[in-house]
Amino acid sequence: MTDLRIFSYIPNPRIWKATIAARLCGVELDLRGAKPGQLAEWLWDFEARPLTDEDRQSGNALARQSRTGFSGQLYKTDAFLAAHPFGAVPAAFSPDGTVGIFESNSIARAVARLRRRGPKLYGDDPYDAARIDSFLDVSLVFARDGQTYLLALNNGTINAEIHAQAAKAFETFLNGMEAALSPTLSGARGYLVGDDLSLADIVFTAELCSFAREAVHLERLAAQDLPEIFHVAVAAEYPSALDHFAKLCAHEAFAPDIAPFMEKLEKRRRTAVS
Ligand SMILES: N[C@@H](CCC(=O)N[C@@H](CS)C(=O)NCC(=O)O)C(=O)O
Repeated sequence: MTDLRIFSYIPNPRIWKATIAARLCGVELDLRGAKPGQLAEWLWDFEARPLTDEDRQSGNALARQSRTGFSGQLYKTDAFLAAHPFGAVPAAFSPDGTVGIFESNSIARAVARLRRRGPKLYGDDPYDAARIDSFLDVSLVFARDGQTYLLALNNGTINAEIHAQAAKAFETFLNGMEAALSPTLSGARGYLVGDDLSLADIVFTAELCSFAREAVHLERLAAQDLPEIFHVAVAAEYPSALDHFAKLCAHEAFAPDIAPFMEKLEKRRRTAVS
């Protein structure tokens, strides 16, 4: 039996928080899902699966208006909504399906707590764990503004106000991370918390990867005369933070998720500027 089941659209940088932690900690995940565009054709449930004709006929009972990141209706069972009251993915479940765990940071925490071996990603004591939580909380605040920005880029509603809010969120997030990682400012020892890799580093990396999807929409930004926020020169403004990001992207536990995604983004960027 696996340790945790996760239902999501794939690929999704939010679930990398869990998959990276699982690789490091020897936790077995049962990952279910499909490409983002296909998830509207799936039954959202512990036993998630593609919809059948019968599901569609009983559509009135299962169909729910989507809220964030999807348009139209999604098919969610009552049991799914009992386990996941906000009705969102990624959606994790205990192996017997009785406990729903939502919010990607909390799903990553569950993986760290289920650790069988490897690093203690959730810290050694209550103080380290709480400091890791502090980084996870600021990352969620950043992720919220990033999500608004990326969804607006996705659906063509991007405007100067949403862009400015995202730019501010990006600056606040990276200023703090730079301060935490800069050896001169904080005497940092190579990681966000203490001497070792923790969930703080994993979530930081996954959230920057999420934001990097901005590069898919360079034409849309140019059409509105808006600059790219996460551009190459950012590395000079936040050297410690971006160096940490680059190192972690290449780390053997991170690269299986991140490398193919970043390669695709780079390809898109090259076609956009050529
Ligand atoms: N902060 C959440 C974000 C989850 C979220 O917003 N999921 C959206 C897709 S991007 C969703 O499942 N929407 C379902 C709906 O619209 O009903 C996390 O990190 O897990």
